[in-house]
Amino acid sequence: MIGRWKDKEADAPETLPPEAVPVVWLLGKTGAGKSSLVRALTGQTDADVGDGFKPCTRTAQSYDFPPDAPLLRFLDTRGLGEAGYDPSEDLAVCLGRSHVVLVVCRLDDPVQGVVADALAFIAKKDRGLRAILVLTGGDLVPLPEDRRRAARRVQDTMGAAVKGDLPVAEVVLAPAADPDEAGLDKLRAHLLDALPAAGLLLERQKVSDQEGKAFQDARRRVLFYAGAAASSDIAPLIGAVSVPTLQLAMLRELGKRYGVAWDRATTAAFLGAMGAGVGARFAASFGVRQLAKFIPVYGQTVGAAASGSISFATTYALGRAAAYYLYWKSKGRGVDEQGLRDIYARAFRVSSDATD
Ligand SMILES: Nc1nc2c(ncn2[C@@H]2O[C@H](COP(=O)(O)OP(=O)(O)OP(=O)(O)O)[C@@H](O)[C@H]2O)c(=O)[nH]1
Ligand SMILES: [Mg+2]
Repeated sequence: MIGRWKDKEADAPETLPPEAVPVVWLLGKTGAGKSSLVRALTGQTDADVGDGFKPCTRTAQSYDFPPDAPLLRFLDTRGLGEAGYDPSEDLAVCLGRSHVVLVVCRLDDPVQGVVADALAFIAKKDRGLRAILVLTGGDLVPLPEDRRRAARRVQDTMGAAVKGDLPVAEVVLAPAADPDEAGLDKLRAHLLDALPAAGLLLERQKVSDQEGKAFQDARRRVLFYAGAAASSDIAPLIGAVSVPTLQLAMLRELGKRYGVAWDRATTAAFLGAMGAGVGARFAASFGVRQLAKFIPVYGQTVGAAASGSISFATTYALGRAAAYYLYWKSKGRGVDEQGLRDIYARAFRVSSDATD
């Protein structure tokens, strides 16, 4: 259990504490396609998703993904559209967390008032709410003109509920059809903006090179450490474990995966390759004084970062860059320093919530 994990040398735990798992809230009428959407996004089968949903309020069920070591929770409000649905209980489950609401509406169902009411209620209670509109059932409205009009109507209704514009993705979830990858990709891009922890986990992997493939296996562990680092900033869930301690544990675990012992010399060489800007910040937080002597230290230490989303992004980017470094080291090759910095910068960009 992570709460008791205080030994710096011990292996890190396998799972995030439940309170630290970000929530993707699915809001939509019965039959809107919520369960189908979870299946499409996670790649889980019908049976896996069906069996994995557990009741968590009177009207909602949750589904953890991945099921064995959850990094994300889907909350499915099944009662919506039934008489007397009161979203306040579901809201209580989600409030105070980083989360995003997927508003799922079928284009062949013009009656969406109950969804708009629930969304308006939630938006008023939680001003930090991020919502994405998912329009399903486009295949059931054959004429493009009708489809556009239906989409416009739903967008206006939901926009009025949140007093603003919502990012929109049209996704066809027809049971017999091939997965609508274009629609899902658009939704994934919106998710990455709204909740990087969810967007990165549900990203479709398009890797062509060997280095990228090697990282695929380590990716979920890096996301775990990033999530743990973010939560240890937000609340003392992880006991006495600080962000740099988690980051060092991540580097050691990655070293094991790539068959390279991660010791002080590796830390120094890696941070040196990362360059003055990035390397010095981590060097300061890891207490690598030898290195810090040579590189002027500026900026905040990572451990002192104010917000969880910064720790998430720095930890994810650090893990991504370390995997790159370790890949080339394990091949007995020197690392391309510019490549390393680029990969860090890119990983930081995609994992940081720009609007936070
Ligand atoms: N043709 C088509 N069918 C869809 C689409 N989305 C969902 N469906 C179908 O609609 C039915 C309901 O979908 P679900 O994913 O179970 O809907 P849900 O929102 O989870 O419904 P509840 O669990 O009852 O709240 C299923 O038979 C789906 O295959 C779509 O985009 N096109
Ligand atoms: Mg369902």
